[in-house]
Amino acid sequence: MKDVKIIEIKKSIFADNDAEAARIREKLKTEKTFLMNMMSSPGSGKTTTLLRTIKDIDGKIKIGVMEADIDSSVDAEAIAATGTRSIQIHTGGMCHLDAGMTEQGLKELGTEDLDLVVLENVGNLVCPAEFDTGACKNVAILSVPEGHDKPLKYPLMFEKCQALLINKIDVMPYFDFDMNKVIEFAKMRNSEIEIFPVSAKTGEGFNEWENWLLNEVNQWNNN
Ligand SMILES: Nc1nc2c(ncn2[C@@H]2O[C@H](COP(=O)(O)OP(=O)(O)O)[C@@H](O)[C@H]2O)c(=O)[nH]1
Ligand SMILES: [Mg+2]
Repeated sequence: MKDVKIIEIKKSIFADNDAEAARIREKLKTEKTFLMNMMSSPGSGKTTTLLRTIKDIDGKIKIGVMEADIDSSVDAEAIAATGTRSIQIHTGGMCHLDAGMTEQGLKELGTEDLDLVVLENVGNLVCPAEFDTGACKNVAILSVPEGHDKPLKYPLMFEKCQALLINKIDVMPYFDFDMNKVIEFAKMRNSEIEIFPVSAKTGEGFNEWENWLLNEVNQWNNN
């Protein structure tokens, strides 16, 4: 197992989270670094999606990863095994990261030479959506076994994300999952949301998703 740096994050001291998040974005803009905040339920495929995405686009841009969890460092170790710079953030039991906590992670990771930093947020469809982390774009993953009704039940997550990956489409034949309905429900929450049906296992749909991501990184870093 690879040794990874584990950061025990401190509770945020900033009263105004939105102002702090805006400050982070400003700094990232001058550094030409794009921060993507990835959110989903535990087990929907954040780490697997990241591993495949890194493998596909690593030669094109320089990537760093911050893995946030309540305990363990298995995800950061999996990322580090690919040769990608990664740190593990422990939230001290908290179910989300806010801007101040994200900033502590960014400092430890070191971002100046990176084009893209991915924050894998704590697995949860509720709390992470309530806090602006300073990310340039928010991306949610919903996997087929979770069911197509989730945008109805957890509106804020889908309102706050610019892109939605519908993961595990390889297991669609085994579930009563209606792709048309999930798209309709997600668009009801956020008419602008970009939706990518994918399988992190087979790689289906990854071209479209990675093109979107590379384009977003490029726009942020070069405009
Ligand atoms: N069949 C299938 N399994 C997947 C896919 N993506 C992830 N998994 C599996 O789902 C489980 C949880 O994935 P993980 O990436 O750890 O989810 P995370 O908790 O959101 O980071 C693992 O056993 C993965 O192998 C997929 O596209 N298809
Ligand atoms: Mg994970």
